[in-house]
Amino acid sequence: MISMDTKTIDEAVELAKFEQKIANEEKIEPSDWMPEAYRKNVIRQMSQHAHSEIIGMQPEGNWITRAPTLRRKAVLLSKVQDEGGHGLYLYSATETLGITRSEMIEALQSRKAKYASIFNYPTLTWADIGAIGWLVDGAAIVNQISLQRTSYGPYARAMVRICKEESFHQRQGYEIMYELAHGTPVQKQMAQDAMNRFWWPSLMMFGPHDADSAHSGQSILWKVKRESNDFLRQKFIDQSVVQIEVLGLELPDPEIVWNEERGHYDSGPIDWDEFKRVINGGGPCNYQRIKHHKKAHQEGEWVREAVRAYRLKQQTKNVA
Ligand code: BYC
Repeated sequence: MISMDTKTIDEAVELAKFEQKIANEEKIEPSDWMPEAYRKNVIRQMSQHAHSEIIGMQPEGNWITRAPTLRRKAVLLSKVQDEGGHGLYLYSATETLGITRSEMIEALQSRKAKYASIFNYPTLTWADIGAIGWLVDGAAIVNQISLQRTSYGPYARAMVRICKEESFHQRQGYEIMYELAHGTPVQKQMAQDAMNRFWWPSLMMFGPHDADSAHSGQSILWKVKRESNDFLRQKFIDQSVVQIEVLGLELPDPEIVWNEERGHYDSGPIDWDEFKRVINGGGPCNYQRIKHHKKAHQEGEWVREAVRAYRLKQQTKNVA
């Protein structure tokens, strides 16, 4: 009983210190005490973010062999490698919270963990690569800029580096779109079609409306999330409309209209049934994405085996 009380008092002191750090805008570091619910929540968000980067390599990887020029191929290859790097970087940062990479991979493959819904849509034409770079990486940047100020130190630092690369990704996507939109009528139509298909899934990347967001309230109090889903989505809509005008394409949503009073663009309703279906496994490519991930993971087993054998050899050497 006495030890229980001591534990409770210790925890209350630690909790007060933790809350003070959050209030002072100090970062929470891996060796700091943190509430279990905070640790679990950050693991959830960071690991899902890492999974999104890794699964996100698939729709774009699909076009590496079919890129229209050598320059486009080299750029796309490099971009997809960057996404892989982001994923690995984020897995390592998440491991600092006491979960292993293999536990995270297991959660992804058994569908306990999610990844961004957008990557469950197919890439049908080369213009889709432009639309992904421009809209998907563009939406990711809007979100990730705010996450540079997240309260968990390793996550915030990862975001600074990742945002720099995402900004290059966004420009390469926009450049593809610009060239197509100013090319032949068929190319322009391809650009329009790709934008129309990726527009709504890009808006869904920001998550459900604030009123329906299960984690936002607590995540914002803990400063894990710095802005709400709807705030960031609106920011993305406002910046994209101007970019669409420069491309000379038709707006993908006929309800987009400038609202003088709000100082923002109004837009049409999002199909949340589609969102729910896709995050629950019913999107066009969910099955294919996980199947491919399992296959690639299995094929890479020999590398993990070699690493383990090398480690063992080093340990034996050090003991001898
Ligand atoms: N897709 O309470 P909510 C990239 C889930 S990759 C799937 O609002 P939260 C790129 C949510 O997880 C960049 N699931 O959640 C890579 C929760 O389910 P659980 C990816 C979604 O966490 C390669 C439930 O719905 N960026 O740029 O407060 C090539 C309720 O939602 C989605 C990140 O991962 C969705 N769109 O807010 C190209 C950013 N939305 O966990 C590009 C980091 C919601 O209870 N993540 N859900 O089962 C975040 O900022 C936040 O987690 C979210 C959601 C804004 C996404």
